[in-house]
Parts: sequence; structure tokens; C-alpha cells
Amino acid sequence: MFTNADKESTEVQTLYGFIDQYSIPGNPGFDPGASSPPLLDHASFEDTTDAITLTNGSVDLDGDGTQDTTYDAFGADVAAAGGWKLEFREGSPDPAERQVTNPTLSFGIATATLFTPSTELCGSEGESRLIGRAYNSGLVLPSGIFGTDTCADSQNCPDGVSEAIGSISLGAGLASSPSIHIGNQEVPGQVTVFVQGSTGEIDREQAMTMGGIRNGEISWQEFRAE
Ligand SMILES: [Ca+2]
Repeated sequence: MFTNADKESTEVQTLYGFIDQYSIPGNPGFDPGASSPPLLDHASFEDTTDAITLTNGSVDLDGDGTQDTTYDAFGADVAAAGGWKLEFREGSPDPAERQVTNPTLSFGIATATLFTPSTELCGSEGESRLIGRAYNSGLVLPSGIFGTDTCADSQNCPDGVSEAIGSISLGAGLASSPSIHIGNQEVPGQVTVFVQGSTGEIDREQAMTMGGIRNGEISWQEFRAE
């Protein structure tokens, strides 16, 4: 992003979710007496690039309209593989999408702003979108992170089932790193994500997390001295 050569790069960029091998109790692949944990091979990480989560918990991993696994089963696959990966949008011949701001991890959800530069002189702002993924699977939660939407016809969704949404367009400009606000939410676990565009405007999006957090009084007890 600091030189034109970088800005024009068409190479597909990837977000990786690594599982810290020290963090798994009883990790069979890690001998506590060893000087270092086993090396992870990112090439074998579970690929979530084309994955579509449905509100019934089914997951279409390759986006071909047939459901291949479930949200819970895929989480176990990721744990076994040591991580997940998500390729950003390819651009060729235009520049590829990339992440140039820090992601934010909040209540199990990684949010990030992705930016696609423009090489047009008259459209130099480029475009941004906001994505959210479960930190431990790389998938969109079945409840949706940015809500749900009617399934595409190609998904052959059962009646009453929708597609969980994990990406929203932020329009023109280079958006800032996401900031999370936990307010007095009507829905437990729902937070507000703020991002600021390079043109100054502030975007405010509701996002669902894995937390059952809720601002306010949880319980209260008065002690009296008799
Ligand atoms: Ca499929």
C-alpha cells in the first residue's frame, strides 16, 4: 500500500487463523517436555474461502449448493488441522483485495476491514468491506454475524432456512480498523462495530458475537447485619 507496485498487486491474499498449540489442554501433538510445540502446516489448514453457513447449522464448504458439513463438525476439523484460512477476493486484472488495518477480536468473533484499491485515476479511493468470522472455525455463525439473508436459489435451502451473513460492503474509501462498542443491547451477544472511512464518514453495524454479554445488572443481593 506504500508503493504503486503494491497497490496494483493482483496476488490473492489470505487471512489465517492459527491455533496456539500451547493452548490446547492435553494436546496429543504436543509433548510438554519438548523444547517447542510441533510446527503447524498452514497448507493443511481448513479452507473457508467459499464456505456458506445456513441458519440451520449446515455448511456448504465449496459454495456449489450442496451442504457438506455442519458448523460444529467443521470446528472439530479445524481443531485437528491446527487452523483455518480465508482467501480474499482476487482482482486480476484489477488489484486484489487486501487487509491493511488490524483485525479486532471480540467475544469470539474476528472482524476485519478489507480494502480493494482502484488504479483508476478518477476512482482512486478504492472500496472496503467489513467481514466477521468465528475465531475458532473461520466460519460465519449460523445466527449470522451481520444478520441473515434469503438463500440464493442455487443453495436449495429447506423452507424457513436462510443464509448467515458475514460480510458487508462499506462502499468507497479505505476503512479503519473495526472498533467494538458493547452497549445496552436488546439482543444478548450483539455488539456495534464502528469503522471510519478515509472520507471521514462513520459506519455503524450491528454484529452478533459468541458472547452472551449484556450490559446492566445481572444479579443483586443485599446483605443485612442482624
Ligand atoms: Ca458443497
